Amino acid sequence: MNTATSKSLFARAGRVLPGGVNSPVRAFRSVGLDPRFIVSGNGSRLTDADGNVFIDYVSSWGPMLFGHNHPAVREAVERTVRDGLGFGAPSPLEVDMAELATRLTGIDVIRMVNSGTEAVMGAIRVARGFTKRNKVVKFAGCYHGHSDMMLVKAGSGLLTGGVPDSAGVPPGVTADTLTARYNDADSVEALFKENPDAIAAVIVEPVAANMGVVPPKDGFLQALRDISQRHGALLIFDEVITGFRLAPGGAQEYFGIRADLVTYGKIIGGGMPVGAYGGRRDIMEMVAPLGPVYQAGTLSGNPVAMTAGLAQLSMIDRDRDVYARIDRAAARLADGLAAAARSAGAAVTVSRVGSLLTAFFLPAPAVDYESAVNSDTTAYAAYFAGMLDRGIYLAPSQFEAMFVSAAHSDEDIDATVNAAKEALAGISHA
Ligand code: KE4
Repeated sequence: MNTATSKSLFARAGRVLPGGVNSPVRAFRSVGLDPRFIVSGNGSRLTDADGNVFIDYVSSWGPMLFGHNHPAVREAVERTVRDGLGFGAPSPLEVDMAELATRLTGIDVIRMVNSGTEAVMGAIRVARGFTKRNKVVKFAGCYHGHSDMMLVKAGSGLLTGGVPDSAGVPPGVTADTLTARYNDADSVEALFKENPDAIAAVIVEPVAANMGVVPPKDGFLQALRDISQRHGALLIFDEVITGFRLAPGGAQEYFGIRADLVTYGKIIGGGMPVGAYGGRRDIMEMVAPLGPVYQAGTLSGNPVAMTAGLAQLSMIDRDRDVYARIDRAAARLADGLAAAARSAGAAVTVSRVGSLLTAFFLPAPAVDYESAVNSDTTAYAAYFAGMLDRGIYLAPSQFEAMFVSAAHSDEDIDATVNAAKEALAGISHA
């Protein structure tokens, strides 16, 4: 496969961008390869700068529920940009977006921001303002963006790099960040006992997807709901990945549990930079200019970004059956990958919730950070390379998700499973 153009682009990038990228996981460092520079996407396909075409399961890290470059999204954006790119003033599109997003999710009030990180920052600040408490509980292996206070035992790129905390974060900032064990409600109860009347919120990925896809055990989320309630703390669902992915109402609908605050990203932006946080009206009335919790953003609610997000959420609203279709495709993929691993004698466990899945190089399912980090990342790197050579574009990290979209056809799934059979057969499974 010719990669000359990507290689020369990477050499140039390395001189002017840290690691040659604008987000660490894209650098392919944990899989020991140079990244491919992508020039276009269409449906389930990506094309790189050398003209190589891939079946894509990164999906821009989740936003492309209906596939890349969907005409309904592209044409809506093309129409909006004719009227200008942004005004720093309220626009009708923000009202349309807020009305649709609250209707689909069932939350009362929502605030648009520009990334999932910002959404989490806003939600935690509101929770602290509302409860007048400072401490926050997160879970080892969960990732909630790169704000200082959340870079504690975090997943995604930090886990990929093997360093779950970050330099440059003052101890004082993370002193109020408490870490519990995912799927272990007792570890949360213990923190509340050790910190009475001091915890503002528990923030959780309802389906952990930043240590690979780790489903919540039965009763785990309900236990968090009950424990938070009992101790006067707020429950925050970080739905940057699960929002609009598991159901129109995200994990709240999928699991039938209502959080007090919810964060969104990815799908809500249709591929453009959009994040959002929202929830109960009495809590969100704390947000400036209505209340004393300040949060702002020059580009928040940007008309072009709203247009892309609105186009995608409108497709969800009109085509609720999309979830059954992508879940069926993801189930076929998961079954095929598991069968490929068995026939290759590979110690691989496939974990799936809806259209989110991870092939863990583990003999048994990952249930938390401690078990996920035992994955054979060397074997994953070899598998990744074998799949890339066969035209399948996976997350360049064991600790991420595969995203199946409405654009992935049965032929795509079959081609992916066949590639996995060959890639896995080529790896020695000691
Ligand atoms: P952003 O600031 O990257 O838009 O969102 C942060 C975030 C918050 N919460 C959850 C549950 C998330 O998964 C994320 C971001 N996800 C990663 C992929 N696992 C983004 C990819 C990247 O960092 O390049």
